[in-house]
Amino acid sequence: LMNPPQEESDKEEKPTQISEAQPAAGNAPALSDEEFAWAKQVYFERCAGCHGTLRKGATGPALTPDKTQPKGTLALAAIIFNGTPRGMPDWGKQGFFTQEQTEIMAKFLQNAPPAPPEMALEQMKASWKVLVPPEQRPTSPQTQRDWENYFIVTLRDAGQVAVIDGDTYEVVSTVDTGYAVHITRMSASGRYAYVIGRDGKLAMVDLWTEKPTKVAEVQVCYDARSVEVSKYNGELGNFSDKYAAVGCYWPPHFVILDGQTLEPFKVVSTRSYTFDTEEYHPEPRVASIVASTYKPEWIINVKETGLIWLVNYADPNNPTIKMIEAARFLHDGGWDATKRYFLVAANQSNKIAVVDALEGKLAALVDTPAVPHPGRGANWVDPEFGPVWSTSHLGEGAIVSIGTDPEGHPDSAWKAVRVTPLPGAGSLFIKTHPNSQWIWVDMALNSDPALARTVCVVAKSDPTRVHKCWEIAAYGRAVHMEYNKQGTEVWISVWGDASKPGETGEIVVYDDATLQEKARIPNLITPTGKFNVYNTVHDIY
Ligand code: DHE
Repeated sequence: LMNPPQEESDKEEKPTQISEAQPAAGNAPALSDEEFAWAKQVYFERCAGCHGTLRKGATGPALTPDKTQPKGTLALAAIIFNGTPRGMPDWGKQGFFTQEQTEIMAKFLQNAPPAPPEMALEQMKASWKVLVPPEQRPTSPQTQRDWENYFIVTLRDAGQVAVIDGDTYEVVSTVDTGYAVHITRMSASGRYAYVIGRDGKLAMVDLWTEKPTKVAEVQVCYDARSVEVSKYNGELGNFSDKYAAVGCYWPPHFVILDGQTLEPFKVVSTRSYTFDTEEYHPEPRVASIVASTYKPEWIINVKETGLIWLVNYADPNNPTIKMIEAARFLHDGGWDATKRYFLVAANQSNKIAVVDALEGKLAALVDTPAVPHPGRGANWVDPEFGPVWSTSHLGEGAIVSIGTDPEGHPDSAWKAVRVTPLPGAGSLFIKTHPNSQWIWVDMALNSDPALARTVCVVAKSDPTRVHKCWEIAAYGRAVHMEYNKQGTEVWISVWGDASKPGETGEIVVYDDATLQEKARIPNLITPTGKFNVYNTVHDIY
């Protein structure tokens, strides 16, 4: 599934050693060395994203032995096999695990979590490759295509991204990247795509060459979700694309790299204390990162401690960090339409935290229904409440819109002013465009397969209800919407199954004005996120 951390897979783990390591945890069921190694690897690949590498919980509950042993092997195995309505996948029913394997995993979870390896700068540097040095790169676009209308599409299970021409729907290039790419972010000019794999491998793709080419790569952790570049250009200097930052889940740190070559040079640990109870947390993971345009700063969201770090990179080897107390389990988010306020979901706290990038402080904490999951959210003008930013939710079928205009509409500012009901929960993403009359929303993780492949649109003129919902394919999940550069088309991924020929996935293109299907881009391997160059550079959502 993904490249195992090298040291991990080479190391022999003895279950007896593990039980000795947690004396107070009671009776952990024994596993053979082979079973333990299998469970450890599979846990890291499939489960750590939600439950944490050290199993302290985040999107999913904590799975430390004090929690798992009282449940016992059979009850745990049933949950792993059948899933839960709150978002635990049904791994057995989906055919990923046999009954026997779910029991091995259930036993593994009652043992203390094995500590995964750390990673130092020297190791990162050993993986660093500059494939095309900056001086050998073209100084103007070499392609006749409108590269600003390219879509960089994650081909999740292929360990690749496809660069697709938004004008012709042709796949211009397929680039090998890290495994299960999570997001792509663009350089300030849009010329480079920075693509981060779940395995911590960062690839930099030049879109100016005739065929988009990978120009540099590096691995800076074993488990990562975010990447951003420096964007400040003002009185204090021009930092456009000078640096890149990668946010890691494991080891829990962020890394600062040269923005042109990806040479890593500074590692900052995020291990610290939870903002509310001031308890030490060994694994505070880095969730979303965005770059301020007001100051030479990144806004780095540290999930488990609930702290939003404002990291000043003007002197990147000696960065200053302001730590803002927000809410636990910070995850994904986006800018408001003015790009002064960053709204980020604290997903298991059912809150949206609002950071004022100009003043460098928390502007508000807004309560939402269960498990907000905005992606980058959607900015539009509500007929009653003025400018709002909206999120959908994993735990409830609802879109919530939050007022974002403290000066023009002070009564609505930082309040959840509107709830638009959806036919089901399990939504991952929401999207709109300033030229569009619609707000699009998916329900990709709904447990009903029909709803999981359904999208809905809400009319901005009547946001009290959904205008229309429909299934976009006969298989897979409908996930993640993205507009083309002109704002006239919406692209949606059908996230299929890499092992089922004909059902691996495709992209469906809709005419935004009429909501009619316009085209299908077929035979893609498990497409998920899609990032239009122009819209990503300009934060249009
Ligand atoms: Fe994501 C964004 C973490 C599961 C597709 N995802 C993010 C971000 C984080 C995150 C922290 C914000 C990055 C940023 O903006 O800098 N995602 C996680 C997880 O921890 C989680 C819950 C479990 C896991 O094991 O990874 C998870 N995510 C998924 C998926 O299953 C998705 C649907 C498919 C996949 O490839 O794994 C998925 N996540 C995405 C996408 C974005 C994203 C497409 C970017 C949305 C955008 O428009 O910016």
